[in-house]
Amino acid sequence: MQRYSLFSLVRHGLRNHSGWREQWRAATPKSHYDAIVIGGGGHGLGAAFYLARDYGLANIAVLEKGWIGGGNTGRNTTIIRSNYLFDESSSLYDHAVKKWDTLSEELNYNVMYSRRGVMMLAHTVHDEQVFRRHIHANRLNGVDNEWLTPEQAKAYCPPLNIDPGVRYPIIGAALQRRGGTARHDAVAWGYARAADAMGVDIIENCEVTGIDRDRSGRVIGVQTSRGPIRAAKVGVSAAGNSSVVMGMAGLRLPLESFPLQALVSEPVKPVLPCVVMSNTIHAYISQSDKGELVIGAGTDVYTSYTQRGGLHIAQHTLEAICEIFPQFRRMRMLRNWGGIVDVTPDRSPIIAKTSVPGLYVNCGWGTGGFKATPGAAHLLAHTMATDAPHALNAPFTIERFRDGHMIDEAAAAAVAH
Ligand code: FAD
Ligand code: PYC
Repeated sequence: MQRYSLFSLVRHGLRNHSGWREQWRAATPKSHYDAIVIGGGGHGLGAAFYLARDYGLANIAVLEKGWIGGGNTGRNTTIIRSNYLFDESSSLYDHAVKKWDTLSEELNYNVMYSRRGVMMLAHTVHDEQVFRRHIHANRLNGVDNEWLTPEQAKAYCPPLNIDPGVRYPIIGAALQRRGGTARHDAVAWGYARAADAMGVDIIENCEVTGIDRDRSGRVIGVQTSRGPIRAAKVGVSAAGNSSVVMGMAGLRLPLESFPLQALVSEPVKPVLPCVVMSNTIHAYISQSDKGELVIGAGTDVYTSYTQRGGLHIAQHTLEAICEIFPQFRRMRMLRNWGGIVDVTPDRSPIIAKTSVPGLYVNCGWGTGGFKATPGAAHLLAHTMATDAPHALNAPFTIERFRDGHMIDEAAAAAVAH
């Protein structure tokens, strides 16, 4: 067995950085709001921002049980792309990719969106067939995606090892040039500051423990660790915990929660020009602007609510990275952490109004919702404000699992489940 310098896996988690907190008010909850969003991740904060800016709702709160950005928003590997197979999905994800283009300007906060290209490696004939199918489907939908030979892949990403003698040789790759990365915590902070400037109350350390309904079943508010709060509309955007929160309103969702983990190396000078993903050997990697190699793994095999993953999975991921990039073998890994992702049977999200009047849900993004942040936030806001889905999220209902209208994106999820 090969040995790697994975000596200092320090459980880290995102900390509250001094400085940014002063940029928005730490609100105390009022007793009544027109709308509440549960969950202070990028999706929830973004939904509150769009509700205030685009739909004219003034009296809104975001309730976060921990600190903003402390969930998956601050724990993910920030890969942004829209190369999904089905028409419904490529429209949904491309809506978000287009919104990334202008997000820094809209928020007046640099979210460091970098279109550096996302390359998905093919190691088997099956991979190649699947990727070529995605490329054709994407191009029919106006979404860029192209097939590269191993030599073209290496020209785009020089550190790539295209030696045909390794266990899983690279036989080609699909490249979405418009794909890339952004700075995860800046997305949470940018939305928080912009929402706050529009009068949204952002309340941390405020766990929702119950959803209150009147006799007709309509939502009238929530119970929280800081007392009851009334609201006519409640949007749930509590990734990883969606089933628990929706259960408070008596709704069961087809979701399973799994740990998904990532790790970063010591910072080095620019060495990796794009994002590289390999679902077959279970690893994905990019280099942050700070110089760290950002590496992610597959999900754990068992459901769990722990924000850490199996050590063997991190080890396996590093083995895969070292096969694709032998020159990274001697790098030291600095931090390792996990998040909880909630996964639907078809690996596509739910953004919908529910059978409970006044209750809306955005969940099931599984391993892939960071890329969707501006789009999901906008569509949740639209659905809450108008009490009807936008055309883009109309197919992403809860009822599709009952009616059999699955949007199966297991292959495009590109992360081992
Ligand atoms: P979160 O940021 O998790 O926000 C939900 C919030 O709800 C949390 O802050 C939580 O504390 C809060 N909450 C939960 N319960 C309650 C309650 N009862 N009361 C109040 N608040 C509550 N996606 C990609 O597109 N690209 C990637 O490269 C990628 N990599 C990933 C790597 C890892 C290791 C992980 C874990 C995920 C990755 N994802 C990726 C998925 C992505 O991170 C998520 O889909 C996305 O960030 C979800 O955003 P969110 O705002 O919905 O959730
Ligand atoms: O959805 O692109 C993705 C992704 C990469 C790593 C985790 N999710």
